[in-house]
Amino acid sequence: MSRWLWLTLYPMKTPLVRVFAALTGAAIVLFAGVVSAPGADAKKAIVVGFVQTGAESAWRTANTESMKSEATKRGIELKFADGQSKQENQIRAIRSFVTQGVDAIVLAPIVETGWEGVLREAKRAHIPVVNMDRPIKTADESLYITFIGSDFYKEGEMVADWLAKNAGGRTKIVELQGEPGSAAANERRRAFADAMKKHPEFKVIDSQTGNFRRSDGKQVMEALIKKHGKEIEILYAHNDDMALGAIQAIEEAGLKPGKDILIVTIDAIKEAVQAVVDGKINCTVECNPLFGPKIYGTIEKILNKETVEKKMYNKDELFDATNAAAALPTRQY
Ligand code: GYE
Repeated sequence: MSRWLWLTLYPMKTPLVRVFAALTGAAIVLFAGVVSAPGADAKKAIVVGFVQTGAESAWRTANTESMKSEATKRGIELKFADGQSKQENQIRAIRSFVTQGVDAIVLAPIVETGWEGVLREAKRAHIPVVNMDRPIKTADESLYITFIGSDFYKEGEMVADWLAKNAGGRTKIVELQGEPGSAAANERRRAFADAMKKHPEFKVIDSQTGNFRRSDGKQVMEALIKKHGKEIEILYAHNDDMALGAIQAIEEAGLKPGKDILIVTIDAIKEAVQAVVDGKINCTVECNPLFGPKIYGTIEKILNKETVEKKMYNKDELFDATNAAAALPTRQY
């Protein structure tokens, strides 16, 4: 019974009045049901709970925007949870989406491990989970339906390959790592280290985290310059924001980014591609954040009981002095 009807009937005192009122109420409810029946046929909007990492970088902002605008375009009701760079916030958000009974959950996990408990709760509630952007590590692959994102290992390899061909005799590298524990940082680091084994002339002389953030990139680069001085010949940053922060530190130290220190990085945000054109970044490997359409397309298939692939990787390119200027006008993030 609707809340207003209940509130109307409750104060009625005599039993006869109460019976009459109850019957009338039931009739109204029934009638309302019949009248609203055609509406019930209209397609119900899909409700998606999206658990984002936070807002650590320009990549992330573009990714959030893609997820929000595509939901609006498709008439999907999007419930957005900002993890604010803390796994416990993300776990709480998943739990809350399970309680709310959303149709699907999209998780962009900050770190790789520690998801089994809460994902089991989603599975028990029959809510499909799409693992987006950063893959989780779990022995139980049934806890998520599919992974959609970039191949971080390949990105690290592409950077290393570029260096092997273009470093021009420079060999001493400092590395700015992404958020500790994140798949993006772990894989970009591992791939680069593996590739370096094939090129023993290169040496990573220092490696520190800059948390994928511009301000941290600047601060850590300042400290690295203080510590190693002119010894640094190459900077490998796990994302553009840290590289752009580091560029400020390099310039403030009176050095020329892209010349005194070669800079190789990942994401290919517009500002970084511009920096390649300006000669301050030497190469940036794309990591495309604009895959809202692919995420919702996949969710619609899952809810239609269609089978989807377990892993779907986005295609990423590399930008350097040979192609950055031509690409710049069409960069969307
Ligand atoms: O490279 C970085 C962001 O997980 C691919 O996270 C993402 C990374 C991206 O903060 O800029």
